[in-house]
Amino acid sequence: MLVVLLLFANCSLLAQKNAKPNIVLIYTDDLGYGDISCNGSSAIQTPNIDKLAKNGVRFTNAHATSATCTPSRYSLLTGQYAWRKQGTGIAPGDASLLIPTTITTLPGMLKKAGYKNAVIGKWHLGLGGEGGPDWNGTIAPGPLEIGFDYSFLIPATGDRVPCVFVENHSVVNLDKNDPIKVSYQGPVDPDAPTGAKNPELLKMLPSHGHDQTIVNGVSRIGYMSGGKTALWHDEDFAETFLKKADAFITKNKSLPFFLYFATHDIHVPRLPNEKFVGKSGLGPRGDAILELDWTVGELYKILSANKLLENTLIIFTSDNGYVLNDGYKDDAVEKLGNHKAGGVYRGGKYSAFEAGTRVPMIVSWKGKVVPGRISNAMFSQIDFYASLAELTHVAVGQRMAPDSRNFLQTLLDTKPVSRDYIIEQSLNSTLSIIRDKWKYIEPSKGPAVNKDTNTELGNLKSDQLYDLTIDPGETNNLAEKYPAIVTQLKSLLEKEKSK
Ligand code: NG6
Ligand code: CA
Repeated sequence: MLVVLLLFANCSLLAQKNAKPNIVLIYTDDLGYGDISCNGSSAIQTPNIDKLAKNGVRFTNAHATSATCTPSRYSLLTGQYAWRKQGTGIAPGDASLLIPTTITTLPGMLKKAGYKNAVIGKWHLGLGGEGGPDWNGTIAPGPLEIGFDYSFLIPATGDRVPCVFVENHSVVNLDKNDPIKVSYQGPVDPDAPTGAKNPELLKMLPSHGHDQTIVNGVSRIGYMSGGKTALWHDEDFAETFLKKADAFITKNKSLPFFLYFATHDIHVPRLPNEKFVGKSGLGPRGDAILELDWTVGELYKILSANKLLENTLIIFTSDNGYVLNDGYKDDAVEKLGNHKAGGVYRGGKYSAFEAGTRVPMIVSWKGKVVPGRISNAMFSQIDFYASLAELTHVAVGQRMAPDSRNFLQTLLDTKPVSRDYIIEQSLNSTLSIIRDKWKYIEPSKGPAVNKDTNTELGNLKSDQLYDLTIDPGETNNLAEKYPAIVTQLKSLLEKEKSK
């Protein structure tokens, strides 16, 4: 009897040791390093995100691979730097699938370990074959052809047409008698109102771009007609995605699952639910942060209600840094007050300076990650792939995730070593490299400032070198003072580029 009991205890211990945790990756959009209260914001309070940090490890030196969405997501899901592949810049809303179906992606890799994978939220990696997506038919290839088992998507961004959800292979609630037409070249219905012609129909005015087809009282990038029954209501995004996440988690709770939960918040147009309107005092951008914080709290509750907290690794981070005015007159600048969305960092979304890619990151796993820790280790999102492969015991083969390295111990804070160096990409693909305290930005002919968004882009025709330990705000260019360091970092970057 005793032997049987001991054997049983042993087996269950072994099962626990080998058990594969669920992975929930909360990938926010355009959230700045300083936008959450645990990273120093006092103007806006994010108690649910802070709670995640209190229960886990908060990173001060974590980086997206790019200062814009599409390349960051491409790198995250493939483990290959997007700048190695043409055509991975900000994708139009009718782009075809950018990720080759022939490679083993992050979800494809997890599938080998028996995971069920879902993507819920913003996609922005293109859909469909060479001709682009067939909005009125079967939309493929897409997430299901690169390793996900379930998808519920904003196909591109909230500010791009078509303004409809795509679930697996089709548009949700589409009436076949009212087909969708989409064009990024010119109007598909010349008589339809647009933001440019009919500002009187808008509930939020564009500041630059975003003056084409009007949906839900907001004009967007691109033209669409039809699909009236399928059109989304931006104010319901957060709740809709949570419902889908709840269904997926509840259905798959006895399997290991990977949920890539890509919020629309806090991208433009910022139209949070009425529950949050006016609550931050910072206008729609601040209110969207409150909605994001609420979303994190609700997701946590779903995991807790399913008794999954001990068995779920939660990662919270952002695809790129902050931007205030990204194309709509939503008072983000006017109501900012003293809030420092980028923390002490210079630049912002689109920029080669730190605020473009240094992003919030929190990792929590009840009983596994020591709570309340702060990690200053340098971490790049390019390494999620190999680190999660290590966690789930999948061998990363020669042709998988060529740029990703295993930093699981850093991610879980068991042995927080920094990556040797990281590479960051700005909007115009200017590359920077950070090694130890030094950051080198390669010369670029791009503009110094994005006038529309009022962002310093970090472009200079000559080399830039900053000592991030004494000058995190990148104000003192030391390239002329330390030519040997410039030479070293330049050649390291060239070596990486030629791989
Ligand atoms: C820009 C849009 C901006 C945003 C961005 C993509 C204009 C003038 N600006 O081109 O509003 O949509 O693309 O953002 O159209 S991202 O976070 O998805 O990369
Ligand atoms: Ca983004």
